[in-house]
Amino acid sequence: MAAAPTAKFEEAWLVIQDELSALFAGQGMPKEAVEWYTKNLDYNVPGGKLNRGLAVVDSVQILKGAELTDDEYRKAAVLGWCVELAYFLVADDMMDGSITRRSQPCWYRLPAVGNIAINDACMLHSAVYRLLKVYFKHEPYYIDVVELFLDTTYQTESGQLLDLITAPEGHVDLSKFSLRRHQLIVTYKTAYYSFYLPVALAMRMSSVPENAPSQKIGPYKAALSILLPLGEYFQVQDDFLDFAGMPEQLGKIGTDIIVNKCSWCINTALAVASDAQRKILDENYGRKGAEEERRVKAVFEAIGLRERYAEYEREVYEKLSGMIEAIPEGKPGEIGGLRREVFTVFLDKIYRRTK
Ligand code: DMA
Ligand code: MG
Ligand code: MG
Ligand code: MG
Repeated sequence: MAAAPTAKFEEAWLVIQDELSALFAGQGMPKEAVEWYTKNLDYNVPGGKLNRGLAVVDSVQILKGAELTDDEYRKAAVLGWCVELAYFLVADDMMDGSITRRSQPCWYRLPAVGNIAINDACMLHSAVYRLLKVYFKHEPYYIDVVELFLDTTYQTESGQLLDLITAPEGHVDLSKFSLRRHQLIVTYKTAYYSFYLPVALAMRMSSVPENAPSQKIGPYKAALSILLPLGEYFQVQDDFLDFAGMPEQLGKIGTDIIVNKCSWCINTALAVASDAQRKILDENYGRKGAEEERRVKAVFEAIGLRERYAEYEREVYEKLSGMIEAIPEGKPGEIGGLRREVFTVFLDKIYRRTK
């Protein structure tokens, strides 16, 4: 089945945004507050790659194995936009000292916004639960969906904590880094929310039960077992693109080297660096200057980081394809049946991405 078109999904956001603004205004909020809230939604929610949101719609469609009714599409799109209401991107940019996202200044960097962005991020998060209440309160899967958002938010925050304390600013200690630590960080900060959540939401909406008696491992566990490594792969790409991507294409400027991040790039370099290269990394990683950043990048080039990344991508694609092949599959439209296509669509969308 073809992936869901982006335009229809984007149109759904316009309705959702109006509904959220109307709910907010309905509490007796004055015009300037409604305008602020609407601007927050408009600036921070649409305009991304929409991988996460479209994954919900695609997965619901694949699990059904037939065209969705208007009501089914609307519900899937609302869940998709709830995932896109990723409030922690706003907070992440403040914590990472980032300059741009989606080709515009990060929200907190607008002079009129500043630290108000903290509350704005919280409000994006709350918007998820307003929408879930409006659209799903009477569905049998309501509590499962609410719990999925609560659980994956907690997991993301756990990962962000680990990300931040592993990379304290002004305290560079590369001996704390390892690919093992990196894997733990990215599984928590990225994989649960951006990969498991969209698919698990689609499965809940499609009435996939907790356990399939004929199968050794339940469908949610089976999905998790492939989506966590898929999410890890996505964050390795994000780390690599932070170093090697085109800012014009990515819509954001990399800050990982300057803010001392425990990224895939530095860990891969540390594992193979000569003593002289290690000394350069120790003395220049996580420092504020452009010259220091340039020296670190030169070591990355010298150890052949681009080739190592290309090799990693080839290997991980094969490994993930093999794992997907091994997932027990149900018949299209069968309640409780999982479809491998849910995962292959996701994998093919991100394979060799440059933005
Ligand atoms: C991504 O980390 C994870 C979350 C939860 C935002 P990141 O800081 O590498 O993301 P980005 O490169 O988009 O700032
Ligand atoms: Mg960041
Ligand atoms: Mg971050
Ligand atoms: Mg990044």
